[in-house]
Amino acid sequence: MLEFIQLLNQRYQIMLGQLGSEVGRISYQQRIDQLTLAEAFIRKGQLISRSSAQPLQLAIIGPTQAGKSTLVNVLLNSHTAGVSPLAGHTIHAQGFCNEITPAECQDLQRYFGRFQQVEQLALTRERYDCFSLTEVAASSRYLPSGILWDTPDFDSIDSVVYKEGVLRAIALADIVILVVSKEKYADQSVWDMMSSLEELHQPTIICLNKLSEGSEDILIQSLKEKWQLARNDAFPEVVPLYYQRQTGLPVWPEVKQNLLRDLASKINHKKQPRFEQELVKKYWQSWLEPVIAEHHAASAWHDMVNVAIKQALENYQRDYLNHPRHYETFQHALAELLTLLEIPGLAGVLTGARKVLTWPIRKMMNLGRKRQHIADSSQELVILNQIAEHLFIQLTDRLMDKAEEDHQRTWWKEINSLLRRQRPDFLLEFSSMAKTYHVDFQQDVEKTAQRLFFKLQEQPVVLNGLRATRVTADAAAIALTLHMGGIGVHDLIFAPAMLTITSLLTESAIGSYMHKVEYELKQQQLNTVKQTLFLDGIAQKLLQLPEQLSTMHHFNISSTQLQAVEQQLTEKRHGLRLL
Ligand SMILES: Nc1nc2c(ncn2[C@@H]2O[C@H](COP(=O)(O)OP(=O)(O)OP(=O)(O)O)[C@@H](O)[C@H]2O)c(=O)[nH]1
Ligand SMILES: [Mg+2]
Repeated sequence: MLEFIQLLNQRYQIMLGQLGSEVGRISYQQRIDQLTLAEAFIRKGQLISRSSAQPLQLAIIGPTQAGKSTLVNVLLNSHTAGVSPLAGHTIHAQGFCNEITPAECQDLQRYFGRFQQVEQLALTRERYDCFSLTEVAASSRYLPSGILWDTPDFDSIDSVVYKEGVLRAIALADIVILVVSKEKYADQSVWDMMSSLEELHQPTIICLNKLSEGSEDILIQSLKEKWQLARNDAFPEVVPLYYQRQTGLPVWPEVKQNLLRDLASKINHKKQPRFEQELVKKYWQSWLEPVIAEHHAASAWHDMVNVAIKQALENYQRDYLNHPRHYETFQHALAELLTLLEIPGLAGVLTGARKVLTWPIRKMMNLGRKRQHIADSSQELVILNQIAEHLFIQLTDRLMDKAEEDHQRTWWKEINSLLRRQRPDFLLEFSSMAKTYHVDFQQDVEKTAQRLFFKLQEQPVVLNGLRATRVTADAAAIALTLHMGGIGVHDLIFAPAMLTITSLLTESAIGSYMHKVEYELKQQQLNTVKQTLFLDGIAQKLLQLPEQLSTMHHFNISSTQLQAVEQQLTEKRHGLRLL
């Protein structure tokens, strides 16, 4: 799951740069933030499961200038966090170790991943992907032992560039301390953030900073309303912070002295795996929305290809198999039959031919060459190539329509350009596959001739009747010419002698058998063409096109990939932990 979330996050970031609409960009940025938070939260689960003796993590979060860094100093009783009246002063997650040493926090570098741990003084505005851990000498009256994190704001315009650090620090927190000032507490960004953290189930307190006398109760009531609008869990404890002129710092109320220690004592990580699962499930549908849209487009493409293939096969039947003038395969079988019969007329021709034939020409008559020659003059191949060309033209037209009307425009446009680019190769390949099929299929033609030949052996009357006809000799001579490459199959069919032979056989006692054999040959031919040329050939190539889409413009996460990861998501407890 972790890897999948990272992959999805990467793809969103790449796609974000390509989006034209502002609305689209906002929603993509939101999803990137959610994915970053979820990724960090799962990493936190890994941290806990590696060692249960992890230091407590407290994160101070809030809008810019709320006084986060100031509160860090108050709680730590030091001046270690940088404070400034300029917005966006803190831009890195900065951890302060209270009653623990940085050596006890070595796992954190792994948690922060590509973010590098550096000394607090080495944090610079040039690099956002850093964090620091600093040991604090003074002892705190309010904090349990652990790490207190000062975090950057999440509401200023610049915050988008350092938000990942904020989210990583927040996801790590066992306790969240939200700091708001009376000017900032109502900002939508604050409540959006609090709403997005609900599934993390972190014990939270709200510090109301920069308070002036008399406003506390109204502000707390208002905070409560905001909280209840944003979240379903109980409104947390509020700590009012009043400014002390002498120190120039807000004061942590004495009555709340043990608040953080009490909260810390209740922390229990047992439910972490369930919380991770809840978090992922909450956003799952929305994260996958563009991925699913691509799957829908891919499935529409699938349908489009299937319709085109079906149409092509119908054309093949109409223009070849069932076409009275184009269909020649069975006639070819009859020509083969005549050569098998070795009828006396043919023998004469053959003897004559043998006299003139020299060795190289006889060599030319070997089986492969004969089949090749038949393929070269095949009407079927001409028609098949035309059908394939027509199929591509039709698909290109439909793709252009889709690119106009569908909201997945880029997807369709890119499929279209992939198809255009590869069309010449597809057609060449199809043509050569068709030729191979045709040469191979002549074996079936010859087998059909043999079936007829054996049937004729059982019918001596028909056989003798045939042999008695002068026309058989003519037909056999033509059949031989076909084998020698002197005539194409098509010319053979229309030779008067062949037509006579065909009608003689049709009207004979084996007429109905012949029809059956012809029908079976046609079926066999249709199935072979369908499977080898259209399904295993063209369709497969076309259906693989979406896999070649560039990941610069598309999520390109396959449904198999998605199914595998969704199965993990529906697994019961610890489902996420197994990943
Ligand atoms: N009047 C008054 N000023 C305060 C109080 N707390 C903080 N400040 C001032 O508010 C300014 C911002 O304080 P910071 O602690 O730097 O605020 P921050 O939330 O860390 O701000 P960023 O790091 O920029 O996000 C500083 O000038 C502080 O001195 C307070 O309680 N009252
Ligand atoms: Mg600060």
